Amino acid sequence: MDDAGKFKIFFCEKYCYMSLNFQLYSNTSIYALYNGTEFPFGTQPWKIFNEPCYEEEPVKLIDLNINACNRSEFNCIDGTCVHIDQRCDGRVDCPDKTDEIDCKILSVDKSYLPTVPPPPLQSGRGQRSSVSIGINILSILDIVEVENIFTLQFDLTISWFDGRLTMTDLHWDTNLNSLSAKYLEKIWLPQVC
Ligand SMILES: [Ca+2]
Repeated sequence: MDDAGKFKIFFCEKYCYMSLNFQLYSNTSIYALYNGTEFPFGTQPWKIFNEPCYEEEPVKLIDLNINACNRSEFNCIDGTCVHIDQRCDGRVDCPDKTDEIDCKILSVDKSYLPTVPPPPLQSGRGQRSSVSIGINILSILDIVEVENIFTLQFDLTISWFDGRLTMTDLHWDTNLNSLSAKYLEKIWLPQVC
């Protein structure tokens, strides 16, 4: 059986340890020791050794995560699985509340320049970024024919693509995807006179 890239977990009386076998590239094994009294599910501190004797000082201390969540679930730090839609939805679902920690809808790279428009989707001389504007008239409030003036109530929609930004933790309920003023200050916005 090809175990390349897989790992094995052994539970011992005094402690449990995990053996990582990188057989695809070499026969080297890395051993990780967990000193907890419970099963090491969720994110736990592990000590990494080159040998399984654990008598020498560990070469590294790392946080490893072991969980049984599937791809449609969010893995709470304590190992509990909740549906991915419950991540950053404003309600606490994980017993340790980690589904509502570090929620960030928008990731802005340090190299981002908010004064510079996003690059156009098509490169080439004379190409410009595309900004679409839509107006949905809700009602006509007033018409003054003599002065050629009319007053409308409308919704204004402006859309553009900025490939420099990364959106995360998005929801089907778009009301949960609104950007706060804190984010809007960091990104380029089209100016509408
Ligand atoms: Ca939640």
